[in-house]
Amino acid sequence: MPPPGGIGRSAGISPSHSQGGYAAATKAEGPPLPGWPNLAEAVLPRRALITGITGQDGSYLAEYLAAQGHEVWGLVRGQQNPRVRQLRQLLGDVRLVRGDLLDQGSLISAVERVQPDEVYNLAAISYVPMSWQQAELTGEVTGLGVLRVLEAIRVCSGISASRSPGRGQIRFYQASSSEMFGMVRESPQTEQTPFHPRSPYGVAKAYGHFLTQNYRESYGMFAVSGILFNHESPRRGAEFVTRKISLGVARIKLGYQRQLRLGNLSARRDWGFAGDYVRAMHLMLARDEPADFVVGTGVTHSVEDLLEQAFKVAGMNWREHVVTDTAFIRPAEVDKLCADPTKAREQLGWEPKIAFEELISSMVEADLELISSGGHAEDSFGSDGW
Ligand code: NDP
Ligand code: GDR
Repeated sequence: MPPPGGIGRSAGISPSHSQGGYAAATKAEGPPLPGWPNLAEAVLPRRALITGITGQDGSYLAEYLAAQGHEVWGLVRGQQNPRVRQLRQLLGDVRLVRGDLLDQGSLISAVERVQPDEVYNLAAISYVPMSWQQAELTGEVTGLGVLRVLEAIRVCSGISASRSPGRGQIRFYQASSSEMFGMVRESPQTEQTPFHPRSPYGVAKAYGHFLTQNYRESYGMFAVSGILFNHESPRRGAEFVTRKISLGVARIKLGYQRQLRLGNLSARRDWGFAGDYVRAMHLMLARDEPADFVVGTGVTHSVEDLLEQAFKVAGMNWREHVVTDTAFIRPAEVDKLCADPTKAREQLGWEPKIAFEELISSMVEADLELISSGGHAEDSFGSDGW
């Protein structure tokens, strides 16, 4: 019987690909054992561990990596996580391992069990308004959670001293955010733009971002951050503004709701499609040298633009249905974000394929179908504000 964990994989966590770069890493090494298949030419699938696999990005990334031939594992928290069933419907053969970003031991166990080649840390408390209500928890999960994942990788890889950068280790991707730019110092924002976060969420992300750089510099780990701007899809959580609007349009159109209550309509964001952005995550880990990248479309729209587009798809005028409600105004707002994705285009060959209008239309159409077929989405706190 092959050993648990896959044919040809070393039993210890120290990856079998310590020499020879990323492509050579997938080749099995050493002479064949008696009675075993000759693995000399076999190419092993790369194994990815995704934290936050039950979220929007986790599902798209898992689909994308599986289509690239990766063996995909997801870290799932809780005893009876209700989103696991949904995940299984989307991705039949995804493998799951228990763990929580609040629990260091669970992360070490997960990395030991999975023996990944790549770890994508997407888990976070990601809803910005919640970060004011539960600032300490946000710091623990969104900030210190990054430290715990990096430590799990470091400990399991036996890294204790400085190594040559980018060689022979588990590759790590951190989901950094444009929220770190906050009150922007320049527009559009690049990899060099200084941070001025405006929420406990943005502050926690800045900690995770700098820590990822620090582990790269301290231990020579292949650890990178993608500074991703807002990205959306029909799988987006109902609390975020794009999905709140697409669901609102569908419910108003079908007669289930008359009004849509929103906060700041003049805020501007660089909105793209989540399916495009997970490609950038993978491209960042496939490079020879680790580096951080800004990922966005380079085009900014206001919440009002979003309303225009979304209501137009259903043949309605948003001004007849939208009410502004101070309950949705944030203690400190990020007024305008716009990416300069030049480095991602030039060095990763990454470009978004879906533009704003198509993205919003597809979300409204998906929600019209969902609501008309009797489906529902997990709602946020609705008229109670956050
Ligand atoms: P979601 O909110 O959809 O998903 C968050 C995920 O984190 C869920 O799978 C959730 O699991 C998991 N999670 C929360 N707390 C813990 C914990 N204590 N231990 C383990 N897992 C936990 O986020 P997105 O998919 O939209 O975003 C993915 C990442 O990218 C996040 O880190 C987000 O901050 C970041 N980001 C997102 C952007 C966007 O526009 N979408 C832009 C820039 C950055 P559960 O199902 O158990 O709740
Ligand atoms: P954001 O996304 O805070 O940018 O964070 P969100 O969709 O929540 O807000 C975008 C903008 O819309 C304004 N807005 C409202 N927002 C919500 N949620 N609900 C409302 O009713 C409403 N009315 C107006 C907000 O004030 C804001 O300006 C997202 C998350 O995915 C983060 O995890 C990620 O890091 C960033 O994008 C990049």
